Amino acid sequence: MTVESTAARTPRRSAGNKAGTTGTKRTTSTTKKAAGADKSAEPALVQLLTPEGKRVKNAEFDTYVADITAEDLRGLYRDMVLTRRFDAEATALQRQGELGLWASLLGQEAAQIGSGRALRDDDYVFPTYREHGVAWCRGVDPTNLLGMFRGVNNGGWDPNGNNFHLYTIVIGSQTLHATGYAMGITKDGADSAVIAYFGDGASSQGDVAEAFTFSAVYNAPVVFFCQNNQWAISEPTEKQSRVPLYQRAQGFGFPGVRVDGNDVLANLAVTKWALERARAGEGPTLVEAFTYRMGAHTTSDDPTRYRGDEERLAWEAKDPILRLRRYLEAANHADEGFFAELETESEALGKRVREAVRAMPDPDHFAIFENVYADGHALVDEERAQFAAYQDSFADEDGGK
Ligand SMILES: Cc1ncc(C[n+]2csc(CCOP(=O)(O)OP(=O)(O)O)c2C)c(N)n1
Ligand SMILES: [Mg+2]
Repeated sequence: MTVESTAARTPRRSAGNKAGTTGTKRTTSTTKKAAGADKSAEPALVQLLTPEGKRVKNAEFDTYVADITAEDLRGLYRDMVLTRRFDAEATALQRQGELGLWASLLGQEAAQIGSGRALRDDDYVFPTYREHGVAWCRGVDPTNLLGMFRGVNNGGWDPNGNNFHLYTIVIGSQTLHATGYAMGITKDGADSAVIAYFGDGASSQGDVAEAFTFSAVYNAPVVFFCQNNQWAISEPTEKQSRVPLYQRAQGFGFPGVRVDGNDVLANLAVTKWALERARAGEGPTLVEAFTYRMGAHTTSDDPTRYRGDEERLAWEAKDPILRLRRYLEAANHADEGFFAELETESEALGKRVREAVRAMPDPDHFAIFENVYADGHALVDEERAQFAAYQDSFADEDGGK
């Protein structure tokens, strides 16, 4: 398995802030080694499609995509294009004041569509707040993802309708939920698997370490899918870990693998492998999808404050959509008509999303007090009464509101 020995990592040269300097000043032997290394010292990752769109052989993982058809490949391309279009529309809607916030997945389409398409319907997904591509694969209508970001509901879909849990904002906590769910699956005697999505920053959370421990000792059928998009808001990955993230699995006693997160085929193959391990009773796997957050952390963030253009440009050359397009074209798997039709479909999706968001009804002001406790609670009653008095304070002298 692709679990290399600890390789030195190169601290990123920061966009002129102190972060990078602090990183290179540390005096441990590991960091000293890293400081002298260049980017070629990064460990190898599983790649089936190069950034130029060339198919490369992989003895371990080719078998997981051996039966893929041209139609399947066009399907993966379509998923990525429509997800990106939806995401761009959501970002624009936030800028127009229609959403309070948006967390863009720009750049992470291959990691999400590849892993999402590896799942069976009966598998269960525990996402973060950025898994719009996985939601798409699960059949959650994209418009339903927007209610929470507009502030009109607390989620927007029934998790059990698509085996896709609600978005989780408390970083890393969903890895524990996933582990518990996976332990339950084993008790039920089912052969479904669970996948937990989380980020490079989340990997530093205690919850994630606990999830690794529990899943390992209980041999739970769970795949930990870490999208290492290089940043946790303004904190770079090299400040989260001295070793490549996938190597952390070794210490917990299960395999970890680093996959090219911008290669949809590789993500599909590696996730299928990890899910098969889970189904076969071989326990958890850590997949580190090495990718890049091309946009801001959220629409509230300004990445120019902490990173430079150089880095972004280097990752743009590895764009997940472009590389599959190059492959499709070179292999004659898609013609102009396909791309033109997809463009029309993208525009229609954008329009549908815009109209759906603007039509979302405002919630009843008092709805927030419902569903806190199944049987009610005196403190919630008190807060409801306080809020009612506050609302009433806006009544004008005639008693109108
Ligand atoms: C427990 C917890 N601590 C802090 C935060 C604030 N916070 C929101 S996103 C984020 C960074 C997460 O980075 P990463 O896990 O790499 O995911 P990404 O946003 O890059 O997808 C932090 C610290 C939070 N939501 N929850
Ligand atoms: Mg991150």
